[in-house]
Amino acid sequence: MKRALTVLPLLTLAAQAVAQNQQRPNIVYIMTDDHTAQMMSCYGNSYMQTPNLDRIAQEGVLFRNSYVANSLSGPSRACMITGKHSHKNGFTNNEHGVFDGSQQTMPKLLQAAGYQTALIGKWHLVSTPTGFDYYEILRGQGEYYNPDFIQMDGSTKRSEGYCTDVVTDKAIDWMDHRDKEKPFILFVHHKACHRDWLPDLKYLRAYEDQTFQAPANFNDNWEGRLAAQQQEMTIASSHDMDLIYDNKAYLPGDKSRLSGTYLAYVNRLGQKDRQAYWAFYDSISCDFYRRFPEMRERMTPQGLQIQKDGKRIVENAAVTDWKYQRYMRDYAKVTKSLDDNVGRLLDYLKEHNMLENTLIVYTSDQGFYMGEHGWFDKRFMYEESLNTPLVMRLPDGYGRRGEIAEMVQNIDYAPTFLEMAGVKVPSDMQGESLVPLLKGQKVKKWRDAIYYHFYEYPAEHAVKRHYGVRTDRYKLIHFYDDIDAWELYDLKEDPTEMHNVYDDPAYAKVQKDMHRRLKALEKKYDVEMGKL
Ligand code: SGN
Ligand code: CA
Repeated sequence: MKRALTVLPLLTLAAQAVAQNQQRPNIVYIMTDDHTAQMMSCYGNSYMQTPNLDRIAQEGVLFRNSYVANSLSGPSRACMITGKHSHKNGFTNNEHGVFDGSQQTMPKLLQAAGYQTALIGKWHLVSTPTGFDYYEILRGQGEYYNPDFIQMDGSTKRSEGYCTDVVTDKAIDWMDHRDKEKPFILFVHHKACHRDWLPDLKYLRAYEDQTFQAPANFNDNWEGRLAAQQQEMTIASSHDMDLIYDNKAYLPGDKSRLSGTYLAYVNRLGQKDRQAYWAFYDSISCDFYRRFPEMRERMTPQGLQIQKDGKRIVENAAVTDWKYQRYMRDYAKVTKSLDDNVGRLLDYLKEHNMLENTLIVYTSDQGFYMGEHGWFDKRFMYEESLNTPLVMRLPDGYGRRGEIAEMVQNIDYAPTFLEMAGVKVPSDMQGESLVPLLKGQKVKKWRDAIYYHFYEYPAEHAVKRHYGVRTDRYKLIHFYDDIDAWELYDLKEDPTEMHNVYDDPAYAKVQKDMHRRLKALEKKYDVEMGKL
């Protein structure tokens, strides 16, 4: 910076602009869908190795306490680009949300400040993206095989290949053709690792020899937690985790609640690839029905029987473990491709000498359950889905390395990128810039509590509406709408949130204090419950 300033007077105007731009870092923002810290080795206790993601953390920083504001795709993305909680950016849920693209967003502000802005991959905010010089976006959730991309002229084009590779190819291609005299922000938004975890064919056999150890609370019976008792995201239920769509136990002609969607996704493969796909999963399916003939009996012409006496059937322990292993293996395969492709992007930036001047962010739209509480999916304010992975490789001038323990939230990304780009952060943004943390400055008063709010109910997975506050030790949650249930957790004593101590007299003082904290956050973020 100093050197650039001293030579500036000697430069022409155009060269001055270039020099100035070189001081403004590029930003490569990589975001996955449903990737969780339990499946990322730099977070420790991981079920798999992710060497390329780990490289970002090893060369940069890892946020140990990174949270979302609303654990669902569209809402998370809206929080991220606006720097505001859902009730302020208006996109509260996937079901009915249409993002108001006329509002202020971080990409728009960066664009106005001379950044090139590009978005490749999942968008999920329904309305046409605004604030991007270039975009190519997946339709809705997107497809793993030969995905379709919506182009800027509104047409749709199919790209051949595996989605994670294709998104990366397009991101690299965009960087190759960008205006090299201006800084840029590139949003690389993967479909991986979203349901239904269809692997790249080259990884079909990966992780097949691995037996995953289910978490200690896999058999949670949700005692004392009313909303948890009523969710529909349980691995042991083939209503919730579909035996065909999710677990891929399919023999020709079989039907289930989601088998149509499954076949439509697989049939996107070309004929040769389809054969390879079926050769692999047929043998797994045959083996499954050989081991569990009682499951075959439940396969009726109308589809797999998933209810009995009006209740969702809970599979026995052996079938449930089979489902869990299938889930973990397929999720790991999909994540392996992701890790490879993050490596490709890092290599590209290195080969083009861009590392010194580029902020590389890796995060997900939220965390995910890998069997904790017996679940998959997200939504709840419990730890696994309130958390989201966040690692960054920092440009020159940002000296912090290693773990960062401060509580951060996805509303912080927008102010952070703006400040790094030298753009004034608008006062109505609710997030905090992470720049002081990234510079390794002593921050006297960082936030000591976060606010969370989930709105999508009634909807798939049946997670009730709820909001709450989390401090470094405690969490208070209120489930509302067609339920009125409070929960309180002592995360130090009960890190896996098995004991709701809301009514425990020993916690009366904590309960009162947490209510006070919640009220303070509602005031700070201007939440008007009656209006939601
Ligand atoms: C789809 C999935 C759900 C998932 C939501 C939201 N069902 O509806 O399992 O919870 O997306 O996910 S599926 O049958 O379409 O796979 S999100 O990440 O986009 O918010
Ligand atoms: Ca998601």
